[in-house]
Amino acid sequence: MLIKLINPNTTTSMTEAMRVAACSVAAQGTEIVATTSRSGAASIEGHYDEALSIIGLVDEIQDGAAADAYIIACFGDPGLLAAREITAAPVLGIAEAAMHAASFVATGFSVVTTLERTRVIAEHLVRNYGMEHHCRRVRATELPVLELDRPESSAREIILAECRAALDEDNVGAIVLGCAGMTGLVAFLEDRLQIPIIDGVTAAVKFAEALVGMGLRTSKHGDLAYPLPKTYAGKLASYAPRGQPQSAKRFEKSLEVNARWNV
Ligand code: 2AL
Repeated sequence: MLIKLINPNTTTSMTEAMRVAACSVAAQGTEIVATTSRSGAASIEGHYDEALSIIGLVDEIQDGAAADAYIIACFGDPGLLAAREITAAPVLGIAEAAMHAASFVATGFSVVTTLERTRVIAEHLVRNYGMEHHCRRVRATELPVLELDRPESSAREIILAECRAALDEDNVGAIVLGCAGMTGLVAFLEDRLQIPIIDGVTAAVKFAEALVGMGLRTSKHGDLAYPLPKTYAGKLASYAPRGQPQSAKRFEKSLEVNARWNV
């Protein structure tokens, strides 16, 4: 199976770190293609960065070979539902995947994230994903995203200290890492804290494999149906939806034929 991991920020070194983490957990027979958005911000640290990252994300889903599943590798899960509208393949956000994984291994978790201004984004996701009963607190470290990518930075010590504070103060059994740039820190933190540390990149790979393995695809009934064909104006004219793609029509036709012949 082919899983396309999309880094919606434009920093290729971060994509490479995520590719390594994703490949370290991928099953035999899973191919990971990691891509970096060709337009948008070098790091996604606010609502504006997120909103403008969605065009690059759409390009990565619509261009190139179709994948069996897609992963949006930014902790704000920007454009998650829009991405689910334009493909029938499963699309996973790393925040969503990490929070669900954490809820399977602990009754409570805290999220340790980057800048204070991104904390509210994670808090909105906690509510959107129905995780209020599991997520005790979202903790910001005031680390800029690109600081995580600087080899000589003290980011991992700062994150370790914040995780320790979460353990002491939040009554949690697990920590969710609140940035894709933290993907390489799992072993370092688990060694020192002896609790589950959940990175959304690896969690999303394993959930994507599970969904594809179960033959589950994104529902095209209701709000996640392909976007309605219509005119888009100005700079976005070329993004105007054209209706259900031919490939999807072929897929449905084959289901119909299968149902008719009971196969
Ligand atoms: C992120 C992330 O995961 N990648 C990025 O550019 N910004 N989110 C975050 N909260 O730091």
